[in-house]
Amino acid sequence: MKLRSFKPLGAVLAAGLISLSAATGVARAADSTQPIVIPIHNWSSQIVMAYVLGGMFESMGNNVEYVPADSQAVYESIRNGDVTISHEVWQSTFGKSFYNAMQKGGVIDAGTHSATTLEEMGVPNWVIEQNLCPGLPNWEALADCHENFTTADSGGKGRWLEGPQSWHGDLMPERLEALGLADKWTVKFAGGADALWTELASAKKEGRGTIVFNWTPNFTDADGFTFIEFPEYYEGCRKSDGGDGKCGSPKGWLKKAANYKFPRTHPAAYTAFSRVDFSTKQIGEMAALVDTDKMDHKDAAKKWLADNEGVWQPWVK
Ligand code: TMO
Repeated sequence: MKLRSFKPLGAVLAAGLISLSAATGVARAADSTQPIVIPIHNWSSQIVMAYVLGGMFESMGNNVEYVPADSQAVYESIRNGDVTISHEVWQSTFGKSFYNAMQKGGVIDAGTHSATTLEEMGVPNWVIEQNLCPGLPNWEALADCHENFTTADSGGKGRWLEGPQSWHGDLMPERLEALGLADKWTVKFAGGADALWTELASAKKEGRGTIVFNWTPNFTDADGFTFIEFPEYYEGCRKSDGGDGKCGSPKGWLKKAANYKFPRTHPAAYTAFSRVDFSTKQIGEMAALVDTDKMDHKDAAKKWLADNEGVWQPWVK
């Protein structure tokens, strides 16, 4: 009974609002004043891009909040609304967590960047030029060269310096095992991305071989870095997905994710976010501002926004 008496009133109000907005040219509701919550992870392009997007949203009058977040658990946080977006969803490392959260409900796919991705073990080009592992980048070369890649902590085996374990757990130890390389190679996890770049610099200085986890787009795209070519990835090949583990990483996509309410709470910001599309070169440059030019992440984002108004202004219009 109550509902019945409410409906006509609602319909009258809605009709009034529609004619009002038609008369004044107001096309849609304004964005909520609630902050758009942007996660901060632990690699440079992601952090710079977080502040780039935050700056874009602020230029539209939105409020923004940044939260440090685990790069796997963040998809559950987006699902339940604690975090609003993820702007670098890397297929190889986060595809599974992203789709798991989407399946549970609450996360939407907000589009794909033009940049394609690879997250893989590799070597700086000078390792190949100095012939420290003849046959690279083919992975089978690893059967014969581990002596050139030992370190004080590697127990006589060659060392793979992986990224932080929070990125992909035991993927690389499992791969060494699956490919029959575990008696010659061992995995150490870096404490953070900076440890990978420090290792590249010190190995070069000491003239010793080094194999590190790396990715593209990254600042190293401009530096000369070669990814090892492992047996091709296919859906389900990883140990963690029930496969035999004898595969490398996919040549993957880079997506954007959002909480399902974002298009309704912040329609203008969501529209802008859905238009955001970065290339390999642009993302590599964002990383380089920090890792090559040694800028602070926030300053790097400010510089990027100032230098690239022609790129992002059309997105926020
Ligand atoms: C997720 N990452 C780009 C570090 O591989």
